[in-house]
Amino acid sequence: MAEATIHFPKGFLWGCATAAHQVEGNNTNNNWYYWEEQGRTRHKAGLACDWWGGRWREDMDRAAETGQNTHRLSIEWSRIQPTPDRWDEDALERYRAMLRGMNERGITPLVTLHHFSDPLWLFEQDSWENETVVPLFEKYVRKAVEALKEYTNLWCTINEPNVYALNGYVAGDFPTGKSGHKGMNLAMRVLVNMLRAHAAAYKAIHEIQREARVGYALHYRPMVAARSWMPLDALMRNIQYKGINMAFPTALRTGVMQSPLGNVRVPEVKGLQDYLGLNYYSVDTVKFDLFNPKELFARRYYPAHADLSATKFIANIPEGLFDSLQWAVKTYPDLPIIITENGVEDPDDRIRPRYLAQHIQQVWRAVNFNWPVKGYYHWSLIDNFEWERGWTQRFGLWGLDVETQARIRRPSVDLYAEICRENGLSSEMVRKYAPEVLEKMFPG
Ligand code: IFM
Repeated sequence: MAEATIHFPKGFLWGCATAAHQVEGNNTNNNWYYWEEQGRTRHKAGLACDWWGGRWREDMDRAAETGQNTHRLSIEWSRIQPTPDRWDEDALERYRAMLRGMNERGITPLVTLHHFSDPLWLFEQDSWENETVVPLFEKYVRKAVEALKEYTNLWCTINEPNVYALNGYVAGDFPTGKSGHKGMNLAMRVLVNMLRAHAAAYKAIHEIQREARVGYALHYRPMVAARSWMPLDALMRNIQYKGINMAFPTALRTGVMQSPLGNVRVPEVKGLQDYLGLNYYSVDTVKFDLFNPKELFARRYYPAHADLSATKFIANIPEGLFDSLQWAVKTYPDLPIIITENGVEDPDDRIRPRYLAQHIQQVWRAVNFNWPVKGYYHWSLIDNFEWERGWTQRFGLWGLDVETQARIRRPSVDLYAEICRENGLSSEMVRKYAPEVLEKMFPG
């Protein structure tokens, strides 16, 4: 075993990511509130982490005290524009206070403008299915960026457009809950509209703030074919990989959105990103399955020997993060990359320390090739409302007692604090927090 410390470039961004509906609480004017009221989620968000009630302050104290220098949060469209003809200046003022509070604590905010939740009035007009959403989104973005530009120049237009479209229209787990063939067509329309809205927002933000850095966050799933000798597995892998991952990246590179249902020209989006936001969690194995027509005759799963999270939602496959970064660099040479999410659900902090250490080591490998990775955001700072799965999955460095709002410090807090403060990771840290992977990570 070698004693060593690996270091990151000066100014590397170290932080956590959260999203408005998942942490704010009392969001009662959006599509997710409706979904929860319909009983379509395991639990309700309720007070969530009570950030709207002001507990963001204590959580930002926690972030700052543990060495984090940035935080990715999202703002809630339905609060800022509660009805199509009204802006809520008080809501904007609260967000201004939040961002100011981050600045005062030495934390640079990365602001996401859309993270899964839509105002109810937009939901009633079929959300992102109609092209009319594009100017509406641009208007909201202009209002929000004008109000908040004093505190940041780092923006993320839309979080995981692929997850929004596929879960909301193909799997049916997210609002609108549509699925089937009709749903597939709608998902494509939603993605095209999200691309156009991204382009409109990108241009608007740069008009308002010259020095802005604008991107979006892609949920990227590397995939491998289950059996190397089986051509049908390879075929299914390619279909799933393209269908799930490629709509946004290809459109931004070429101006054409590729989809299993045909290509759509969106020339206005080509080249409009200042960084690539990459959300990486795990790698899927894909197998041809004649008996699974619902998923287009494929099955995605984790191998039997995988290092699995508490509810088996995530497998700890750190090399997949390196592969994702390599894909990003090949696709967009020279474009800065920010890891906008990476994390694991784990109430007992059994797997998180090794997941964290091993993934950060993979980021370091990438940095050593001079790939322009600029930051890492852990999902998440604190347990929060996990969409249709409610409170069943605990992604926080800090745990949350939903009843009492008490925060519970998990050992990973201290590991991440040491990493952020050192701007690096040492064999000593791994020995202390994840000794089971020490030899693997620092052999010799
Ligand atoms: O909680 C989500 C987040 O909202 C989007 N990316 C994945 C996370 C974990 O499932």
